[in-house]
Amino acid sequence: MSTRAKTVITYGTFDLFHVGHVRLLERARSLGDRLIVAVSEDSFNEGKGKKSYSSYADRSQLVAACRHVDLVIPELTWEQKREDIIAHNVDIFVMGDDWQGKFDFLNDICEVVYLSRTPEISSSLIKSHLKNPATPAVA
Ligand code: C2G
Repeated sequence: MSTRAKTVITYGTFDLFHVGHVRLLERARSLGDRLIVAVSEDSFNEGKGKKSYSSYADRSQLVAACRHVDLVIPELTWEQKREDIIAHNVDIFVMGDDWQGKFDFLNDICEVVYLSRTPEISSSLIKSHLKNPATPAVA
């Protein structure tokens, strides 16, 4: 009996694409057969209080180039997750565990999985280290 391909989705800004992002995407993809990534569009990103180094166009192109990623869509609102999950027949919703519990409300339409964050690396840490090399280097 053929089982339907399992679709995974995750959301994020993915600024200064780094190994923490890649490890998240790799593990998310390994939970299914296809990974969709919703990349925060510039205006939504500012709404999150983030000033990204790269534009949505560049951030989404970098994520799309990652071999673990099958499709990139724009993240424009906080509320679009439910319709994305339905529209793309998503089986598993994944986020890093800095979001632990925040998206459990989606568990009526898909599995919700939080994966551990990669320690000691983040876009903000990279920026501060480049600004002031005296700050602790990323591991
Ligand atoms: N991440 C990680 N390890 C890091 C840094 C980030 O696993 N060292 C994960 C985050 O937990 C998140 C994803 O990588 O799942 C993207 O991180 P961000 O670009 O910081 O995304 P965020 O601002 O958390 O956006 O609607 C949800 C939001 O768009 C999430």
